[in-house]
Amino acid sequence: MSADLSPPVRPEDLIALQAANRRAADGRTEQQLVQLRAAVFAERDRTRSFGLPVTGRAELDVARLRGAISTHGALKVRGLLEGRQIEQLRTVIDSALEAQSAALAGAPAERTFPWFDLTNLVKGAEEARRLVYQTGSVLAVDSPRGMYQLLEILYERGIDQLITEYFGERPALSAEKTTLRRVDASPDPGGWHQDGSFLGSSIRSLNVWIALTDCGVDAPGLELLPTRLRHILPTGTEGAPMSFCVSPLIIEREFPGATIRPEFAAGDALLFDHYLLHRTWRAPAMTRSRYAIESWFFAPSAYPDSQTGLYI
Ligand SMILES: O=C(O)CCC(=O)C(=O)O
Repeated sequence: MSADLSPPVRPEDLIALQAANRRAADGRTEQQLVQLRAAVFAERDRTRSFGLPVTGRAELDVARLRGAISTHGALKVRGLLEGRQIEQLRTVIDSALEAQSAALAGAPAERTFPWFDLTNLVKGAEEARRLVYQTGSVLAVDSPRGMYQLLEILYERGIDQLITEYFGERPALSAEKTTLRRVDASPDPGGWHQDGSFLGSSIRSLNVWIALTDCGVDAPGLELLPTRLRHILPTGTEGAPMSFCVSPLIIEREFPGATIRPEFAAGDALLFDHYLLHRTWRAPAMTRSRYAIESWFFAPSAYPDSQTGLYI
């Protein structure tokens, strides 16, 4: 049997033939074009590209956002926030966490208000807050002043407009998932997860995760799989630290060597949705804690039942 030594068909040959037929239409050429389309498709590049798309704030637009999420599952934005905004949000996090600790220790509500004010809006409140307390966080919705200041800054930077364009409708912010966080440099990495494993997959979401500390080297960062997944991986199997987490064994088997640990400067952001596989990245050599904000937006027309929507 002889090997097929014919050169691969290139897309540009197909385009040239299409142009030639435009000048002088011919049935045989049109038949050949059908065959060529199938051949070019069969030879397409199947290698996955594992780099993370990065853009500056000035270049950030809905086309870049859509493109990055549809191919890599996420977009890193350099300098989404600037110095004063970063400082202000770090102060928000400190003030809200301090007020939350005081409230948990029994301080009267008038002493912790308006930095902390336990709201009745959170669905599954006990479970939602248990995880939040465990990770050195406070729900933005429990901090009226923190929520106000966060939204002022997101409006200033046009994030609400960008997400409106992305969804094609004005987004709502999740009360249960929008979190102000100061993560310690404890040695254990977090559990791998896709937020869709508990939010459901028939939703449209965008998380605007903003680093407020340089992180990924000596302060905890994020580890992620920079590829578009279109399904939710099995959770809670051998080695998974919690029921909604994906076992590291599955990740090593399905995506060997493909996860990355990007470095973020304070003010950089990662935009992603409920399919991104990610976790908090910590290493024993890390010495500093990290401030960050996780703000989950959903399209009201495909909103998860488990989340309370806040009109922005
Ligand atoms: O900030 C972190 O370390 C975790 C963030 C996260 O899991 C998320 O934004 O979904």
